[in-house]
Amino acid sequence: MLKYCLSVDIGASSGRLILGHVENQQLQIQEVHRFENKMIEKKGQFCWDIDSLFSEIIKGIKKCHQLGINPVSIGIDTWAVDFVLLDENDQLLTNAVAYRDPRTDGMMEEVTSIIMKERLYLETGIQFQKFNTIYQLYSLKKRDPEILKRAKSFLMIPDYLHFLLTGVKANEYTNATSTQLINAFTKKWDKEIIEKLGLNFEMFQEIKMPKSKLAPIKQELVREIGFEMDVILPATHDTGSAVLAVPELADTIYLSSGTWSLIGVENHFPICVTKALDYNFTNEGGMDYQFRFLKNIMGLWMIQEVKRNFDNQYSFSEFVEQARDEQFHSIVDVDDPRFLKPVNMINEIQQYCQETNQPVPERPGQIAKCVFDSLANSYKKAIEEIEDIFEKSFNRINVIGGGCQNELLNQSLANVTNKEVFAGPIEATAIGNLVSQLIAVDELKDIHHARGIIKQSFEVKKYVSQLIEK
Ligand code: LFR
Repeated sequence: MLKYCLSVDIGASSGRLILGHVENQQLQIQEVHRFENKMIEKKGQFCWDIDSLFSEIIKGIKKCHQLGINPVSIGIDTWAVDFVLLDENDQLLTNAVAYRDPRTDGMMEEVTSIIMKERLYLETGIQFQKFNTIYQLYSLKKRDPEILKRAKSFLMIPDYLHFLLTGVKANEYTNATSTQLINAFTKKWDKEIIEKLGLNFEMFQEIKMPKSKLAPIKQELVREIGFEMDVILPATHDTGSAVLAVPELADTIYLSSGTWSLIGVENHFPICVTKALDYNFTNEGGMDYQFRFLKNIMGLWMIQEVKRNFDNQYSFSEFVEQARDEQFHSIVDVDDPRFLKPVNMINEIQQYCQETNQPVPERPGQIAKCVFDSLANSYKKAIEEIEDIFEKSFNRINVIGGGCQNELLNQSLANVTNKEVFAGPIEATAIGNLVSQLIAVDELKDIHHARGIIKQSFEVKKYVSQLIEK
């Protein structure tokens, strides 16, 4: 009997449920449900609509049953850093506030005045991003200390969704590392940092690793959906799952391309040297205690916002087509915090160009070209930094995730870096999520076996520089 697993992958702009199984040495995937995700405003804060996300998950599970497929397991991954707090009756004390909410303004400065930046980096290996959980929690402590005092459980978004499915609370490791509160060497909650900031250590849960079985889903849900299954933890941080699906890591820089662009390499240990701190690279925890040495680049968020500002008149592929026809060239620093949540992305880009005495983009194609060129420019810089730290050059870049369908960007990346660019798999995150589950249910041996199977199951396109070298 074929064993199916079900991956739930929710990103900042959409979620999907994808079934997977291994057959004839191939990993076969099948999308059963897709839904939109976006920030909503609650009590003046940007939040995620967690109840609606959960009901979409249940809808998707029911669709599997209707298709005649009852997966043996399910695992959920989402973006990182965001969380909820529960009280002593396991009721929500907080909304699922989104990391782009300005509640963390100024918090990084306050936290690093209590614990030196160098010390935080040396212990956690995590990059300094103003929206990391540590700064969100500190902001809560300052603004709403009572809530924090009453909190009995800290759960990150996938942990909470898993709790709703099973009634069992735990903090999955890969996502927990994004809090900047996990010690990169002991791989446990860093009690010293937590207590130094006056946070309640007791609310943090036991850390569980990807591939471990959390629990069977609750009986009341079994009655609702019509079958039993287990929650098996994937790398619940989407980027952690995505990188598992890179078919070939040797001599390769990966670029996980979605709302964010995450660019880096896989490593067996954390690198916390001064240069890595200065370049602001992170060491996020991965499956089997591997580390993702990478950096966040603003990513397709820029074009998602531009699309929204044009009232969704143009699709992403229309932006790409229009950009292709433009000769326009202006570069913005996509990593400037002004692009994190501007009131209007188009205006922000135009103002930046004006301030830096560059041509100001007007037409949709010009704005899109400016975004894509600027992203490629930022990727190039990050690659140079990686090569500087590792004191070697990498020949290949593997772009994974939805953004790898942007042929224009893939080509300009090949052009500006003069490296081979490979694009695919598109559904890397869901695939990586499935890999953890399929290993746990003995359908795949280990990650090496999984990568081999992925290699022969999904199309990967190759791009080489079109610029003629002089
Ligand atoms: C990508 C991602 C990044 C993380 C950012 C915020 O979806 O998970 O890895 O830095 O979202 O959580």
